[in-house]
Amino acid sequence: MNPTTLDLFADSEPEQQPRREQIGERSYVLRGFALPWLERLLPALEAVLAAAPFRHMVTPGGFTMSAAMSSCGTWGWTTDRSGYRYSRHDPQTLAPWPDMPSVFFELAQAAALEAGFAAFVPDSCLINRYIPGAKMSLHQDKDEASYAAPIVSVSLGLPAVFLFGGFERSHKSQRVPVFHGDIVVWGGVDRLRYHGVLPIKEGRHPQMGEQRINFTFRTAQ
Ligand SMILES: O=C(O)CCC(=O)C(=O)O
Repeated sequence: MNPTTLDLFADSEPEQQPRREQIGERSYVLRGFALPWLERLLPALEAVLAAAPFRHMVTPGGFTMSAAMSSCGTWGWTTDRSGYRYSRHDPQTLAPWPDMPSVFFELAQAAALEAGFAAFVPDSCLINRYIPGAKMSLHQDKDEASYAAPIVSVSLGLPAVFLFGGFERSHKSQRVPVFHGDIVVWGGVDRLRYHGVLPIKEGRHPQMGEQRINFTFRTAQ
């Protein structure tokens, strides 16, 4: 191969970051997957939040969660002194949770498919808002009626370190940096893995400001 051929080859194949990173047997980070959807996603988010504003909920143990939350879809995840559960109504307004915007549903389905989970039908989207310092402790998602469907978790705004652990809280967690537009999907044998988020660092995202927004899609029923 002469040098000219080599140069041509280098020009035509720029180095690419892997788009799909495997973090467990059936768990993936889809880098930047949500970015092409943002133009439709953000106005839809605004409409959901106008009907069901963020609020800080209390755990059964009496702790106020540092992430503020809202929900859309048939089922919204809530917590108060009497326990964790899914509810059809927003306990703050007593109205049904806002419908899940079609763009939310389509994005969640597309991400699940990309991670190998066909026909994901989310009926719940928990929306978490983290300001710097806010975090989420290691937990399992297990308030759902079945664990057959995966979890699809979308990151927007400030970066975070997503903790992806094992099947016991004490198991060592992987520290997975997640950025604006990334989606983490886990299911199948990994469905009940502990996960959480380290405290968000100070910063300002050019599009989202001083916050991180997360959508967690689940099939609750
Ligand atoms: O914010 C995140 O990335 C994770 C959220 C989460 O674990 C949850 O809502 O159960």
